[in-house]
Amino acid sequence: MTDRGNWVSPFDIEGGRPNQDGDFLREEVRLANRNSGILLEALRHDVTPTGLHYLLNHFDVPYVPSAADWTLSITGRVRQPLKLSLAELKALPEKTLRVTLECAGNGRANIGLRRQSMPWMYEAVGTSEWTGTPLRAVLERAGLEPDAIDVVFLGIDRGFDKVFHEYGRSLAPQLALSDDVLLVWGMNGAPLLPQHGFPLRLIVPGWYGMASVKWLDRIEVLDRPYEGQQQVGTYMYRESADDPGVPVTHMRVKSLMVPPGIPDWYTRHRLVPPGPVTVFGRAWTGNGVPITRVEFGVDGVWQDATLALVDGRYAWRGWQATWNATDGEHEITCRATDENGDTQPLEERWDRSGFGNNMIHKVRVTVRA
Ligand SMILES: Nc1nc2c(c(=O)[nH]1)N[C@H]1C(S)=C(S)[C@@H](COP(=O)(O)O)O[C@H]1N2
Ligand SMILES: [Mo]
Repeated sequence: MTDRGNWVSPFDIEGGRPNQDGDFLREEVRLANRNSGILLEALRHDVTPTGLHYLLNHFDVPYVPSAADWTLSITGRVRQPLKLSLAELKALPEKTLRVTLECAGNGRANIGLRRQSMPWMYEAVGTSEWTGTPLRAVLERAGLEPDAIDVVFLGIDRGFDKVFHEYGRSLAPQLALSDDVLLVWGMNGAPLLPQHGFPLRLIVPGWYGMASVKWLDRIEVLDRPYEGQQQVGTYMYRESADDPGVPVTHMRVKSLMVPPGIPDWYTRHRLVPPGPVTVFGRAWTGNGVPITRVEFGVDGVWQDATLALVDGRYAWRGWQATWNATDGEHEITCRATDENGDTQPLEERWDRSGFGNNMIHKVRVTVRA
């Protein structure tokens, strides 16, 4: 593996980063300044304007001044190792998919005893039109050997998280060879921005964002399971520190709303005049499963929202509901359900690392003339 390393971090905290309640730490604030979220009002856009797409970068954004020298190598358990320039990749069949990406840690900061990490509340989500070539075409050209059991994707960014590593993730061959996993060079009709993986990234529709490796320059096919830190060390649902865990994979059903009315600048509390208010939002889930229902709640009383048309298998679905707002303090909420019958919990979902918290969105509103 070119994923050399696994030397232990000199910066590691004894016993791992703790879970905690209360005030945010300097480290959390610094990560929040680096990794921006969508502005909830931007949920109005079917496709998130590129500059409003959320960001999650573990290490430093690599400086890649030009795509001219970029190559993607495919090595390991393949019949024909390949090294392709970006121009060669772009000559392959092109496909554009509208895909909603969400960070697995979205909602982490809403968990009591949150993990010290990126403190997302609700905003680590966005939808883009991703243009690239199906990964399948490239893997078929290289030809997987019969003993291939894991396909590893490595980016050029690197750093420490318990151990030194380059950012890497793997997919089972069956998924890697499916039609919709893309090697992407375009986002909303333009080249990828530096922070979104210029010049090449993977997009794995329906999965939480960690699978969609940015700054991708190597694919390595293994005859054994990949044991990179981002594969086996971090993205696991765990009850407690000694829980071996279950891998984090596709997105869980979720919905968000555009907070209605006007905000207070600092607290973000909302002021809405009495009378009918149209509340607008988005709902999505994983694995290309359709959203079948969204409910809108006021102080715990639910009504069905109206769903907009489906906008592609992997894109969020719009919804709206009319609220007859009455004077006073209210909590408004939304809850989505998908075709599998999966729905959102009313309260936070515990996970030691804060992954997969798809609790309903709650917004406090003051209604006053
Ligand atoms: N090389 C690399 N790829 C990466 C990451 C990273 O830090 N390095 N972060 C991952 C995570 S956790 C998420 S949620 C998505 C975020 O993609 P975006 O920043 O383009 O929204 O990228 C994924 N791909
Ligand atoms: Mo993420």
